[in-house]
Amino acid sequence: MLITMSLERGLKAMLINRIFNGNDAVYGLTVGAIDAAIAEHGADKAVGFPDTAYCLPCYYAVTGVKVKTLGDLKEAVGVVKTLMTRNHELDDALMSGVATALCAEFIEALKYIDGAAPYAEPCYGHLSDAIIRTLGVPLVTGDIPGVAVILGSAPTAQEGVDLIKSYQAQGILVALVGGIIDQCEELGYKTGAGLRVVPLGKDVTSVIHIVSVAIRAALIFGNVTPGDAGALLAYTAQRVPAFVNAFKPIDDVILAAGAGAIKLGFPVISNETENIAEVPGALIQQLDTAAMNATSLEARGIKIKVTNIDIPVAFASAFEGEIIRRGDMQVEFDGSRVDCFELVQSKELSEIEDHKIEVIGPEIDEFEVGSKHSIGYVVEVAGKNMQADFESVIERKFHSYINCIEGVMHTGQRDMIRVRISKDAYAAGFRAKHIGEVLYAKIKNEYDAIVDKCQVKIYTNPEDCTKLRHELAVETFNKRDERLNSLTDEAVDVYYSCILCQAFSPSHVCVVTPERLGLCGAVSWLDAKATNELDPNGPCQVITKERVIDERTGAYEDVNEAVKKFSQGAVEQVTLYSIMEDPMTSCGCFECICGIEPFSNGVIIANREYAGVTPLGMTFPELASMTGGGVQTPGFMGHGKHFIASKKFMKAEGGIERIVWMPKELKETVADRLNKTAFELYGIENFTDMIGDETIAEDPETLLAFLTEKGHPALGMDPMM
Ligand code: SF4
Ligand code: NI
Ligand code: CU1
Repeated sequence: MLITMSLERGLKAMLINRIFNGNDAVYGLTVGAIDAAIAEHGADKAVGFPDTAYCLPCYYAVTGVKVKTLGDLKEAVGVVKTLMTRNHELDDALMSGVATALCAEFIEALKYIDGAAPYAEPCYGHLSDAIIRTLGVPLVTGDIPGVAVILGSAPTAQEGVDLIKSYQAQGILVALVGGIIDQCEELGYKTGAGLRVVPLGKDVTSVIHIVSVAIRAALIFGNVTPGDAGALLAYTAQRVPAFVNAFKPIDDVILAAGAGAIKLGFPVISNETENIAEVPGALIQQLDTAAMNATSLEARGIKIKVTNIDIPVAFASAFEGEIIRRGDMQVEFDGSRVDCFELVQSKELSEIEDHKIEVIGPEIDEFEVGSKHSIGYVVEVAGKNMQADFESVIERKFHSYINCIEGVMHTGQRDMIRVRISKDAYAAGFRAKHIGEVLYAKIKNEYDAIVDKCQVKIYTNPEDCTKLRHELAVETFNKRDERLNSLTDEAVDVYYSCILCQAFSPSHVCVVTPERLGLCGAVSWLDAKATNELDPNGPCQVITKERVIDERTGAYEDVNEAVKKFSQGAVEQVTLYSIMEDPMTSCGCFECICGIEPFSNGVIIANREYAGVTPLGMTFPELASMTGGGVQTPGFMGHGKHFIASKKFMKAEGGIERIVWMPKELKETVADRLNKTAFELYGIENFTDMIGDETIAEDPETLLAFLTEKGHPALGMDPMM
C-alpha cells in the first residue's frame, strides 16, 4: 500500500517534470524563431492569421493584448514566460501547458508571415472565424455533440481510420494532427470539413488551430472579456465539449501541449504507458484503440442520441456534406429534368398504418446504371398535436435526413429536388424503400410529440410523379405560400423566444416573429412554434404581444419581460425593428451582419461567406467581432439572410431603403424578394440596382459617388446618429 502510494507520487512528480521540460523546449524554440524572424524582417513586420478579427486569438483571449507585429510578438513571448512558474505542483504544470499552447500559436503564426499559405491539401492549418460561426447551430442542437482531437499515429492505419469513423458516425467533429493524417492518406480515407474530419497539420504545434476554435468560441459567443483568463477557462471547460486522443509515443512536448488541453477542461485519453501517470478525469489510459471512443465520451460527459435506422449503409451527420460524382452514381432522380417532389401531408390517425413503407413503381434494380428517373415521396403523418403548419417544418428537414445517408446525396426542396444514389450504396443493398425507412425513423424520433403515426409512399413511375406533382404537391406548395404571405407580425397573437444558443452564449435570446426569423437563419416563426409544441418548456416559448410600448420600433412590455427573464436579467429590453434603439442581441452564429455607413446615412450588410472588405474598411469577421455574446451594440446587428427582404427590416430607421451595400452574391440571392418588398413599400423598381457591391465600391467615397449617381433614397434620409 505504502509502496504504491509513493510510486504514484513519484510518477506524478515525473509527469510534472516532463511537462516543464516540454514547455521549456517549446519556449526555447519559440524565442529562437521569433528572433530569427525579426532578424530577417524587422520588428515592425506584420504578423497574424488570416480571416480572424482576433489577431493571435489564444494569446489575445488570455491576455487581452492584440499582437500585430513581430515586435509585439517578442514582447508577448516575454509575458508567456511569466506563466511558467516551477513550483512542482500539478496546477503549475497545467499552466505551463497553457504557456506551451501560446508558444505553439506563435510558431504557427510565424508560418503565415507575408501572407504565406503554409498548409497544403489535405491540411487546413488555421481555421477562419466564419467556420467557427457555422459551428454554432449544429453544436447547440447537438447535431455535433462533441469535438475529438486525434494526435499522433494509431497502432495501425486501420485502427486509426476506424476510430475516426466511429466519431463521424456519432456526428462528432474530428480534428487530426500528425501521423494520423498520413494513415488516412495511406488507406485513401476521405477527409475534409464537409465530412467533419479536419486534418490540421503534421507538426504538433498545429493542434493550436483547434484550440483556437474553442477559445474564439468564448470570445464570439460567450462574451468573455479578452484578458479574463479565468472566465475563458471556465467557458471552455463548461461549454466546449472537446477531448483529445493522443497516441504513443508521447514525448515531453506533446505532454506539455496535453497539459494545456487539460487546463482548458479537455480530457486527454492515451495509449501511452511509459513514464506517465494517470490524472483522474483528465489524463486517462486506454490501451485499446477500439475502446477510445467510449472512454473519451464518458470522460467528457458526451451523450449520443441514437436513432436506429434499418438500412444497409451508415447514417450520420458526417455524411451530410458528401458529394457523389456522376461517375460514382448508380441512379439519379433529377427534378430539374423530370417530375420529382417531396411532400409531407397531415392525415387523420385512422387513415395511416404506422411504419408502412411502399414503393409504388419499379425499384432501382430495374434502372440502368447512371440513368435519370422521376421520384415522388409523400410522407403522411398524423397525430393529436399535428397542425398543417408543421408540414413544411418537417419537410424542410428531409434535405438533411437524406443527405446523412452514406452514399446518398440530396439537394433542393419541394419539387426541385435531386437525389443521387452511389454505386457503393447500391452494392451494399440500398434501395428506394430505404429512403422511406430513413424519413420514417427520423420523423418519429425528432417529432415524437407531434407525429403519432407515419407512413411513406414512394412513387417511381413517371406518370404517377407527373400527376401527383401537379395535382397534389404544387397545389399544396401554393397554399402554403399563401399562408406564409399572410403571416405578418400583426396577424399573429404570439411571438416565440429561442434560447438554444445559450449553450454557448449564456445571455442571448432571439425573439422570433413571422417577419423576423432567428439570426442563425435556421429558426422561422413556424419552426419556433413547432419546437414549442414538441417541448413547451424547451428552448422556444410563447411571448405574448399585448402591451405595446411603441409600434414604430416594435417595443412591447411582454417582449421585454420575456427577454429579461430568459437572459437571467442580462438584457432588460429589446426592440424588434430597430438597430439603434435597444437592438436585439447577437449570439455569434448570425448569417449576416449589418452596420451603419455614416457617409450615406445607410447601412451595409455582409454575409458570413463574404471574404473581402466592406466600405466600412472591415471584413465580415471584423464587423462580426463588434457584436455577439448576447450584448446589445447599437448600430450593428446580426441577422438572418431571409430578414433582408422583410418589411420589418430596421423599420424604425426607415427600413430597407437604408441598405446601400451588400456583397454581390448576397445581393443576387435576395434580389427577387428584396425588389418585391421595395416596390410594395416605396414603389421603387429594381431597388438592388441602386445598391453597391464589392465590384462597384470597396471604400466610402466610391460608394457615395455611385449612390449619388443612382439617386439612392438613403441619401435623402435623416442621419441615423
Ligand atoms: Fe440561436 Fe437564435 Fe437561431 Fe435560436 S434562433 S438557434 S437562439 S440564433
Ligand atoms: Ni450523403
Ligand atoms: Cu447562435
